[in-house]
Amino acid sequence: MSNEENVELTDGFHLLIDVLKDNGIDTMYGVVGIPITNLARLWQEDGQKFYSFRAEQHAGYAASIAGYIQGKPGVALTVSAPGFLNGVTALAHATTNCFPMLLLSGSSERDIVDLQQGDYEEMDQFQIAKPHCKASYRINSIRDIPIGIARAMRTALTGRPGGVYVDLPARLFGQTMPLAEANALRFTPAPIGGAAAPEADVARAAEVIKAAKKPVAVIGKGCAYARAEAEVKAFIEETGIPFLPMGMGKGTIPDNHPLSAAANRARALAGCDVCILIAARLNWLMQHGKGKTWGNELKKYVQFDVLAQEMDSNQPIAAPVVGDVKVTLPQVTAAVKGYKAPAEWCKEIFDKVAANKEKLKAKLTTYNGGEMNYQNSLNVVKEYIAANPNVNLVNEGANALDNTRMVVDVLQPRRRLDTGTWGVMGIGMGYCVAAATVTSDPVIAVEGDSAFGFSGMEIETITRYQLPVTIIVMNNGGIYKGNEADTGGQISCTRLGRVRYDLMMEALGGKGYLANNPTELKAALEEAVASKKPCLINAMIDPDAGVESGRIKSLNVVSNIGKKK
Ligand code: FYN
Ligand code: ADP
Ligand code: MG
Repeated sequence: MSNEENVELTDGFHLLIDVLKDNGIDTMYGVVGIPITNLARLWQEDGQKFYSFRAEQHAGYAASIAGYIQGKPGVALTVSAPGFLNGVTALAHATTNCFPMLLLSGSSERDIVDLQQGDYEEMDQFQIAKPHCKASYRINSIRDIPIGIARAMRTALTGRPGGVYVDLPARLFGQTMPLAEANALRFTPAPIGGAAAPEADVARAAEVIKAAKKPVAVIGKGCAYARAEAEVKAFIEETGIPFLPMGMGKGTIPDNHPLSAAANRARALAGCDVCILIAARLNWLMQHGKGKTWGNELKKYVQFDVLAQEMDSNQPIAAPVVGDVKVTLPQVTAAVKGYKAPAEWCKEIFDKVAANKEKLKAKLTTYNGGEMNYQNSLNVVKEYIAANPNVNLVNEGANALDNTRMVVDVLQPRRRLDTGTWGVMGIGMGYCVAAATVTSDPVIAVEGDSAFGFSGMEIETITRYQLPVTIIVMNNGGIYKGNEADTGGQISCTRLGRVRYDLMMEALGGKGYLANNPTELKAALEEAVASKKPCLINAMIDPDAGVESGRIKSLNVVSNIGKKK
């Protein structure tokens, strides 16, 4: 396009596309509509990738986990008001989990919105996004596109990573300016290296660790995000300290490593004298460092985190180490050189680890006919992943989540993608799309049947793009359980249909399998993953299998009023 003086022009659409590329973005996940349809179209015409979803929430979850896997913001694109709001759940999820993500949403005209004159999809999205993300920005002028996107990327990525909202008023896309002037404004933001910790803080952490008689290390998903697997392995192996991975921290060091204390978690936490939190938060998942889990002894904490504000959030932290764990952990490893975790403590922990593993193994390998339970079905997945460690394992549900975390060893970093800090249901199919597209390795999703329902329609997205995704629906026909008696003349609130999800997959263009026993499940899983095509295995589980609220039963609230004696 050019103006009367024959000066070549660009517009908001084209400049935004160029600037996203300048910032290293080549993929967007979204749902098109007014006013961003042409942005997505032009993005595709430019040879960039756009994954078109059925609902924005799932595009948002895809962007959030793409950010985690890649270590650079994943990008979701939505229409205004309702589409934006659907995206906000995922934006908040990204922020809560410290995943870098951008939510870009088209919005209505400022002057009409600000006077509340009833514009099409009128909403003050910029303000509404604020409490749910690290920052909310609006780009009003075409000239601000380069600096606006750079600012959003910087905010999402640096410090503690998180979600950033970028408001794109419809009018912006139509604004024009001379191409040469626009190009002069474009730049690629300079990368910033990870921060080291001050030497005095490193020395303090080393003192606390060297005095530990019963140390334990907790490996959080911040380590996996920071790509600190080699540094974590070196720290653990040089000190011999037993480690406990958090859900998504699994695989940072392979779960079958001899220093994993996961199979004796309760004892390791209750009995330790020094707990080293490596990019893991002392939040609800760690019972805030309080109560029965932590025993009676007074603990000393060493905490590695990029965010100073995380220190003393739940318990006093004796030795905060603030900086990029990929840089700070080797500092401390060097400072504790020669220290070894005391043999007596290690024996206490690992004797029980071995015994617990044997006990679990017996359960995993027992099948006496009839419907499967969580153990004998998940054993099939465990064995598959042991032989094929480069699989991305997506996992959600209550019992399906807890049992998979316990049973299925993860052997590579960033391979376990789960419900995260909020225990969110609905991440499943969005995560599958992102994992398949950013890693090009196969995806296996272990889904509770209830959890699957939150994003089930996105299997059409998976089949449309022919992604190598195998979904296993653990079908016990209910939330927690599928056999609760009906009550008050109604179907029990925890019961769901025992649906033929395999036929749903067939209807939407993929291959469906019905598995009634471990042998059928194994055959289906092997064939499905080998096909590199979208497949869904409907694994029929005993409706009585599972417990209410899974392993976080203690957080559930029940009424004792009017209870039958
Ligand atoms: C673990 N365990 C094992 C093994 N691995 N036994 C034998 N062999 C192996 N390989 C044991 C371990 O010692 C624990 O027993 C138990 O299995 C569970 O281990 P886990 O999963 O590590 O720990 P735990 O106590 O269940 O919980 C830790 C948690 C985790 C809170 C970090 O539960 C979590 O991430 N929960 C998320 C839940 C959630 O978000 N739900 C979604 C909402 S569902 P003990 O040592 O005896 O304790 C809504 O209802
Ligand atoms: P988990 O649930 O696995 O314990 P959390 O999400 O609660 O994990 O905690 C991860 C922590 O890692 C967050 O507090 C975050 O600030 C921190 N973090 C993220 N990236 C880095 C990094 N590069 N260096 C150090 N800490 C980091
Ligand atoms: Mg269920």
